[in-house]
Amino acid sequence: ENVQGEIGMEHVTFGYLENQPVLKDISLHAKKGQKIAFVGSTGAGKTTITNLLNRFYEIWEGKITIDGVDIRENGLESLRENIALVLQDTHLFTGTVMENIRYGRLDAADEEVIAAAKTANADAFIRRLQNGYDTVLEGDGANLSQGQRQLLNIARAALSKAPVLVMDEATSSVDTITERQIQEGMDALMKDRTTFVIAHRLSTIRNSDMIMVLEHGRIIERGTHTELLQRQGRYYELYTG
Ligand code: M5T
Ligand code: MG
Repeated sequence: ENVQGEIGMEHVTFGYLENQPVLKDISLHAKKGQKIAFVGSTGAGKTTITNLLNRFYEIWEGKITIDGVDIRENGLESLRENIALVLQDTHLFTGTVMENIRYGRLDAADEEVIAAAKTANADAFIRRLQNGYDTVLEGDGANLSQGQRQLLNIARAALSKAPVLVMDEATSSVDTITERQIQEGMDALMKDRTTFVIAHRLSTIRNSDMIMVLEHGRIIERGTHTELLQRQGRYYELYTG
């Protein structure tokens, strides 16, 4: 199959508990390769949007499509193949760095894994580890810094050929150098993929094709960075506040 990665959401309503909707009537469209950013206060529903795109939960109303096809029509396996994830909490397992990046792409040769790590800006720190790519990570990467875990996550996503990328930026702070490395890795990752990005630092999403401002489960503003600043609404408040 040749998935382009167009994403549609039509009148999506969903809640985790009965009668308590968390997302209300969300509609949006992302063309192939576009970068869509979600911003808004904590609890606004940003992570929930990505949970639904991944079918971690079933929606109450409306539909979500990839290339015009309802995501409920294709199996979960095809969905997993078409969406690469960089989530807030990294999922690393006890095994080598090489194995952790290769996760889900068992066919990938070592060279391909290393190339992905380079794309993700992770190669340099990996080579400085005691045993480089053969360094064994303790459960959930306990022997790495948070920034390093994030870089491994980006490397894993870089190895994936999925046309859609979902990134939920980690909230906790990392040092400025690592932050720049993460940003560069993510920029490389987004190239040519349709991307949903949840950013906690507004500076990282200025160049998005569309920014969605969520408030209490609704999209209250949408537009480019420049448009939203001119509007002097909620985004302007968040940005200048
Ligand atoms: C939106 C509730 C949460 C909040 C609302 C993920 C999750 C969320 N919620 C649950 O009840 N169960 C869950 O598993 O849904 O939450 P969110 O989508 O996580 O918000 P956010 O991503 O915009 O917030 P943040 O803090 O990551 O910026 O009422 O309790
Ligand atoms: Mg969140």
